[in-house]
Parts: sequence; structure tokens; C-alpha cells
Amino acid sequence: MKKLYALLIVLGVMAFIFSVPLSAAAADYKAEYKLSTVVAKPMPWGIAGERWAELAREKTGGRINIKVYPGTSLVGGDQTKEYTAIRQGAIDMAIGSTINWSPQVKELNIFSMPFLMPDYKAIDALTRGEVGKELWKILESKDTVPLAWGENGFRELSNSKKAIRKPADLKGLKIRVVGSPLFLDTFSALGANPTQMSWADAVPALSSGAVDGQENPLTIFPVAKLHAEANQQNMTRWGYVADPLIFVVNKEVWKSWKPEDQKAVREAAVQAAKENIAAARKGLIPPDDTMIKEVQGMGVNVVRLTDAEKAAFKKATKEVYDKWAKQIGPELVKKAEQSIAKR
Ligand code: X2X
Repeated sequence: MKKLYALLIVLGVMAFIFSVPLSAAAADYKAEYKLSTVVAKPMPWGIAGERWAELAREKTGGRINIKVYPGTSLVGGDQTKEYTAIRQGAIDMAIGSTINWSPQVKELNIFSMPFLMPDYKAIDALTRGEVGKELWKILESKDTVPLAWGENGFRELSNSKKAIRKPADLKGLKIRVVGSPLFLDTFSALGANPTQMSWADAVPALSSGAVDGQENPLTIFPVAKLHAEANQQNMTRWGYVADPLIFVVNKEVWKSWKPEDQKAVREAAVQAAKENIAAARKGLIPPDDTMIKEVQGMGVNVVRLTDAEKAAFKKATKEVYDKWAKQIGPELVKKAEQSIAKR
């Protein structure tokens, strides 16, 4: 009799243990998952958010309902606080720029190392190679689940004052940069006067003339009307850095989903990211130069640096590169350089 009781107790406990997580998991699905991006559609980054949401809804039969919050509105526009908010669960998922998450994940600064990546193949060599894997491991150790790499793009320099072809042309220009200290070092080394602010503050600051210039991918330019509304009549294509985007989900949120839904959300991210990279590069890879023509068509003077002109900028930022290689981790930087050399 005692044995029977013992068995019943064991069975009862087991039933409890196994039933709770299952029913809790199903009940735990939120009515809405909040997805953060910095910019909205029709910029490729904003479109990527909408696509991820749409595909996830489709593939999960509506179980995962995602709403996109552009303008990093869930953190009051302060894009450098986005990653912390994802970790803490105030944001469920995000498509974030490596630049904006660099203050919390120092290794992501690798993409902001001046003149490390000479072309698109170099970006791919990092994101699709060993460096990308290592970075994902770091993100996984910080309460987030990375699912796909997307792209914001090569960041070109614009300003209201003059055509920039050599470091001396930047002397004294007030340049808005994003909130990773590496950018302050780069622009200081070039003789400019960099100032950190969020994207939300950047456009009014450029419009009022409080700052003279900024750096961002060309795809943002026509949509944000940086020529007409922010006095940006001069553009230098120098391709000094590019920022990939990363599709992530908060780890607790991820764990609350059934495996089939996890798979569906991952597939949705991969698909949206693929489309995003194509959109981010459209019109920028010869022979297709339609994006450049579009910006020129707005009356912007677009200068493309020759290799020799680029070399002068590279030389002027060499010390910054060396300093940050130490901070990011010499091993990882070496791995990146090797992956790029082999591309
Ligand atoms: O703030 C910027 O410059 C932007 C929109 O490109 C990023 O979020 C990195």
C-alpha cells in the first residue's frame, strides 16, 4: 500500500512538472510583440521591420503578432539604449544597427573600424564568416537570440559647407555622429568637431545649422530629404564604415514560444533580412547607379574618392584603428582582417 502511495505521489509530481510548462507556454503568448527599429519605411531598414512582422504572422498562423515601433520610440528615441531595453524585456525584438548596440556590446564596434571593409564582399566576409559567428555567441550570452544579419549600408559623408576630398577639408566642421565613442575618435582625428546625438535630434540640428554634416547610407538621404530639409548639398562617397543590422529576439520571449513558432520566426527573419540586404544595396553596385543618380538629381554634389584620396583618410585614422583594435579585442580584429583578405 505504501508503495502504491509513493508511486501515486511520484506520478502526481511528474504530471505537475510536465503539464505546467506546456500550458504556461501556450498561455504566455503575448497579444502583441514589440519590434523596435530606428528608421521607418520606406527606408530599407523600416521595410525590413514590416516584412519580418508580416512573414512571422503568416508563418505562425497569427500566433505571433508583431507591431513595429520605428523611431526607437520604445526608448524615447535614444537608440543607444535600445539593446539594454531588449535585454530587460521592455522591447521584445528588434532590428538594430551594430553602431547603436556597440556601447553595450563593444565587439560590435568592429564594423565601425575606419576603412576595414573596402567593399560589400568584405561586409559579407565578416557577417557570414567566423567573425559573425563569434559576435552571435556574444549576443547569445547577453539575453538575446540573434536570427539574421541585415544591412543599413556604407555610411557616406554629407555636409552643408563644401566638397570634401581630403582630411583638411573637414577641419572645424561640426559633424553629427551616432553614440559610439569610436566615431568621436575618428572625426576628431580628421580634424572635425564631432557631436553625438540620436537620429531624432540630428535632422533638426542639421536644419537649423547647429551642425554642418552627418554620415549615413545613401538610402536614407532621399527619404529624409537631407538636401532640402537639412542643407546637405555636398556628399562624399568614401565608404569608411558600414553598419549591418541584426535581427534579435529577447531570450525569455524566445523561450516562451513553441519550437515550431521559433522556427517560423527565424525563417521570417532570414527572408526579411535577405530582402533587406538587396534593398540596401540597390542602385549602389555598378553598373546600377540609380541610387547615386537619385541623390544627384536632388541637386547634391556627389564626390567619389579615388583610391589615393581614400588612402589619405585611412592614414589619418590609423591611430584610431589601432587604439580600437585593442579595445575590441586584437584576436577578433585579426580574424576580421584575415577573413577580408581571403574574400
Ligand atoms: O542614427 C543613425 O545615423 C542611423 C539611423 O543610421 C542609425 O541608427 C545607426
